Amino acid sequence: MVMEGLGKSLRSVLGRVSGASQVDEELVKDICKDLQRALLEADVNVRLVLEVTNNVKERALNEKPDTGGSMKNHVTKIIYEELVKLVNNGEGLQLKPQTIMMVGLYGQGKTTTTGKLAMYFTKKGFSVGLIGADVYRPAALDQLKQLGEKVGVDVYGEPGETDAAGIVARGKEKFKDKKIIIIDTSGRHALEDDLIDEIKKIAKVAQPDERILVLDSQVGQQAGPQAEAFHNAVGVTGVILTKMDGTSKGGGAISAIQKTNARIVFLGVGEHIRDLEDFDAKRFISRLLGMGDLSALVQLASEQIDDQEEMERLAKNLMSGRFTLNDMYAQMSAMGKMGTLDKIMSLIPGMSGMGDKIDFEATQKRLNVFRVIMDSMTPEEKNDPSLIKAKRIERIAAGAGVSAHDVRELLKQYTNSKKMMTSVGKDRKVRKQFMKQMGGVDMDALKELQGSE
Ligand SMILES: Nc1nc2c(ncn2[C@@H]2O[C@H](COP(=O)(O)OP(=O)(O)OP(=O)(O)O)[C@@H](O)[C@H]2O)c(=O)[nH]1
Ligand SMILES: [Mg+2]
Repeated sequence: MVMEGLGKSLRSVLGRVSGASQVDEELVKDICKDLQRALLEADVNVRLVLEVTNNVKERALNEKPDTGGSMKNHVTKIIYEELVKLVNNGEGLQLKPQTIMMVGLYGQGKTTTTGKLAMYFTKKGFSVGLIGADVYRPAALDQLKQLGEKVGVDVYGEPGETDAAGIVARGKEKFKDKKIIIIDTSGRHALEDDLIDEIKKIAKVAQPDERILVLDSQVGQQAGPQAEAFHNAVGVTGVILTKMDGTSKGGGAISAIQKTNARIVFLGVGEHIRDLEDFDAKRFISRLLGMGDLSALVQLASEQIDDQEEMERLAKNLMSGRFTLNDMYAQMSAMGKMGTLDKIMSLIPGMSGMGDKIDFEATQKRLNVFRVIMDSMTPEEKNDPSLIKAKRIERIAAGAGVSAHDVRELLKQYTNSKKMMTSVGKDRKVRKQFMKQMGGVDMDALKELQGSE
C-alpha cells in the first residue's frame, strides 16, 4: 500500500457509507469488511480489528440514530467513535520529576522535539537538564546546545566522546538536582544493530521513566516495523508524531501505537520549539478521515442550524440546476444562522475561499425586507423571477410598502446567488462536497460527536 494508505482507505469506507442509497445490514457488513482490511493492512492487531469491527456492526445495527438523524450519519459517527477509541491509549506525559529518553531513526525530529519538551516542562515550572547522547553526528551536540540556549536550560555533552552510555551516566550525575532530564540519542538511516545496541546500553544506564519514540508522520507504512524494533529494544512508552504540519495525516501512527501498545503523547506541528500540540484523539481521527476540523465546524453549527430539511431541499435543487427565490431565501437564512459562509467553507476540505463573506446582522436585516417583498409576489414569480419586469416591480413594491429600488436589490441578489450556485452545481467535485456538507450531514449528529467533550 502507498503512504497514508490507512487514512485513504478509511476515507473510502466513509465514502461508501455516504454514497450508499440505503444503509442496511448488508451494507454495514460490507463496510465492516472494508474496515477490517484497512486496519489489518495498517498492522493493527487482529484482535483489536475484530473488536472495532464487531463494535461497529453491533452498534450500527442495534443503536437507533438520534432523533431526526439519518442512518448514514449514524454509521459514520459510530465508525468515527470506534476509531477514536482505538488511538486513545492513555494520558500524555505526567507532570512529575522524571527521566525521558528520546529514540527514533535519522531526521525524525528527536533533537527538535527534545527542545520542545524542555520548553514544555520549563513552562510548567520544572527544572530541566538535557543530555546530548548523539555521538554519531558531529553537529548534534551544537544543535541541542542552541535549543537549550533558546529555552534557557542546561545541556550536558562531551564533544568527541564516543561512549554514549558513559555520557548519559555522567550527565545524570551532573543533573541529579534537575526535576526533568531529557536524553537526546542518535538516529540512523535504517534500523541497524549498532543503533539498537547503543540505545539499549543508554536505557540501562539512564533507567528512563519514559522511552519516547519520535516518528515523522510522513513515514506511513514503515511506522509499524520501526516502532516494533525500538519497542523490542527499550520498551517504548510513548510516541510523538512530528511534522503534522505537513500534508501527512498520520495514518502510520496507528500501526506504531499498536506495535508498542504505547500512547501518542504529543504532536509536532512545526520547526519552532513552540510547535508542540497535545494529542487529542478526536481531532486526530477527524483529520485522518478528512472530516476537516470537525470540532470547529460543530461549534459553528451549534450556534445554530436546525433547518436541515431546508438545506437538503436546497442541495437537491442545486443538483437539478433549479434555484428559486425561495431557495435563495432559505440559503440566506441558513447562512445567517451559521455566521459567515466563508468561515464554514474554510473548514471544509477543498472548499476554502469558495464563500462570499456574509455579515450576519446585515443579512438578517436584508432578509426581513426580502421576506416582505416576497410575500407580495405570486408563487409563479417566486419560482421564476425572470418574469418580474418593470410593471410587476411597481406592483410588488407598492404591495410590500418598499421602493422599487428594494425590489431590484432583491432581484440582483437573486441573480448573483444563482450564478454562484450554478457554478457550484456545475463542478462535480465541488457539488459533491457541498451536498455532503450542506445536505447530507446531520448537524445534530456532528454536535453529538463532540458532545462528550
Ligand atoms: N515542519 C516540521 N519540521 C520538523 C518538526 N520536527 C522536526 N522538524 C524538522 O525536521 C528536521 C530533523 O529534525 P531533528 O530534530 O534534527 O531530527 P533528529 O531525529 O534529531 O535527527 P538526527 O539527530 O539526525 O537523527 C529538522 O529540519 C527539523 O526542523 C515538525 O514538527 N514540523
Ligand atoms: Mg538529532
